[in-house]
Amino acid sequence: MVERFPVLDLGHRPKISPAGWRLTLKGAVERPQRIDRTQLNTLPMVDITCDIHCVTRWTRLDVPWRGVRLRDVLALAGPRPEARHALLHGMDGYSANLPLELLMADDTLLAIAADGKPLGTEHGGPVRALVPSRYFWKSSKWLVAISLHADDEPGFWETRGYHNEGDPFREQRYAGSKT
Ligand SMILES: Nc1nc2c(c(=O)[nH]1)N[C@H]1C(S)=C(S)[C@@H](COP(=O)(O)O)O[C@H]1N2
Ligand SMILES: [Mo]
Repeated sequence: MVERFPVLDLGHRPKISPAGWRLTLKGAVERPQRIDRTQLNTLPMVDITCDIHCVTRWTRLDVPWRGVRLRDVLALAGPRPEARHALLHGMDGYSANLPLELLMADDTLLAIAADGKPLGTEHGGPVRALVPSRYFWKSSKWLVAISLHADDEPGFWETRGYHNEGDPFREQRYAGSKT
């Protein structure tokens, strides 16, 4: 268990100002979009508290987050019927894949704040993904694009030996895990 908030990434931390941030919604969507912060702010803000689990075995309990539900953002683009999978792209060249179903979950957010403060660059600010039901590697920092796909495509860690699904309660850390 950790008290402070560890920082973990590939080491290149892109500086993005809130005003300069854009999110591209592309792939299997009816209406491709480029969303800015003003549009994001028109969507309902929600507060959730959740635990985060890094695959390298640290866990931080009861982190308060604020953000917009990813499904509300996706509704602006309208997933096409064949869309089943998604990639969440970070500005550092990172990506993580998830089933579209999980992007629709109540607690899957585009987070803009944690611990009562706007997200700092080190934690993926101004906007990161937050997917509480998966290991934290699925929560892309510096989120700048979401692409929807008919077929599953592995992301950065999923092509480097991490489990495709990454459910912490099933301990799905690495590819080859039995669950
Ligand atoms: N864009 C991007 N997102 C990322 C990463 C990264 O390297 N780049 N690392 C992932 C991993 S492995 C973890 S554990 C968490 C760490 O988030 P934190 O630095 O805010 O603790 O971010 C995830 N999201
Ligand atoms: Mo991680």
